[in-house]
Amino acid sequence: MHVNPYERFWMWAAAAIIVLFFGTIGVGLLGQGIRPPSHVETIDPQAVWSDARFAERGVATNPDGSVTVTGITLMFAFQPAEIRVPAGRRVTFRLTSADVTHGFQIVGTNANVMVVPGYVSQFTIVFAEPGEYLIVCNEYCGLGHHAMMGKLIVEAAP
Ligand SMILES: [Cu+2]
Repeated sequence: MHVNPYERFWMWAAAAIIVLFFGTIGVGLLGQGIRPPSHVETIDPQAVWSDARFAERGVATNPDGSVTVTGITLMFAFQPAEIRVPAGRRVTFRLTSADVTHGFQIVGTNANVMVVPGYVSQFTIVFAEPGEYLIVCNEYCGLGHHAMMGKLIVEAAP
């Protein structure tokens, strides 16, 4: 079958672009560990404060040395407002919202999730160096949105 050279060229070019697009997804997923935050765990948004999973908010150290941070976002604050975690350990954040959709971004890192009422947003990150980070809400949540911020302190591991 005769195929015009230009047509042949553009068929291969289109195929190469498709391979490139899937390749960038593969690089992000396998090479850089970028994953969408899971939204499979649900919670009754009316009963966040009395839910056993969020009864104790703050930082808990697990038997393997990793750390779990449990927090609630609300208009217009993060609970807890100040978080202290060790450097060089796996830190898993578990967040939910008591009212509307909020954001949870640790400025200067790639930690940045939406916190949607009715769901638990979870992600894991390792902070290599001690330091102090600002936490901001980047989903507009109301009149006090601009004042909604928290602090994350990464301490040298003991
Ligand atoms: Cu906000």
